[in-house]
Amino acid sequence: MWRKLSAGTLALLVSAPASGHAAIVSYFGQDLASTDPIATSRPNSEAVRAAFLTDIGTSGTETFESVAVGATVPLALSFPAVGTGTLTGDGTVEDTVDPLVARFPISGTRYVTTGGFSIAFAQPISAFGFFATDLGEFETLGIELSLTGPGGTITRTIDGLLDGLANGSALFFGVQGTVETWTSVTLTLLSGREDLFGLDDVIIAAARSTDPGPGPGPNPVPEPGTLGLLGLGLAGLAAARRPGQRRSG
Ligand SMILES: [Ca+2]
Ligand SMILES: [Ca+2]
Repeated sequence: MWRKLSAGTLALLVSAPASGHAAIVSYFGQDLASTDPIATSRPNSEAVRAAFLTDIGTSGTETFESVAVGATVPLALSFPAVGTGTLTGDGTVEDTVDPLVARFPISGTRYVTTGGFSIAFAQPISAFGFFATDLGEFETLGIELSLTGPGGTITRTIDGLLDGLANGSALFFGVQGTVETWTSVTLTLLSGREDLFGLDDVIIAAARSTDPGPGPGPNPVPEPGTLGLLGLGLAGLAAARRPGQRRSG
């Protein structure tokens, strides 16, 4: 279960598996744009990515820097040293940053504009993470990530993405399994309203049977089965919200 985030809370969260069960660990960090059109400073989400990368062992990141600008789905994805995948659903590679739209890249200049997507992987994975920018500026918006593999489908949800205060925000969301493997993921917006966002730095780790490298071990969390709250911060929210939210999200 995810703890609902109150407006103004910047979160670094790691969920803990129930003790004695196969471990699936989730990672979530978010940064608001503060007074800038976009979140150029991202201490929370970058810290969560760093922790995720440490835990999952050998990983590959699709930065979209080698994908042609203007390319649309299906997009062939490459995760160096780990594998490949195909992104379907909604997605167009862009390299522009419009301050009124506030989607932006995390790495380099290119990212994918999407309102939701699926990725099928050419090989089983044990971890999946990504950055999303300008996601969550509409009320009650949340996101649901479903991961499907031989053992079935699991879903992990984040709701209340700052309840309309997240224009130009950046978040990192990741999931890893210590036993489970998955071959596809789907990200769905939990909202009736369109909220296009920027997708960048998509990360996977190989299934452990093919990656005997450093085992992850779930992050130690003092209360099994509950959410570990690792850090909180406040941002200058007053300037983060612009008037006139657009359909273009
Ligand atoms: Ca990029
Ligand atoms: Ca948006």
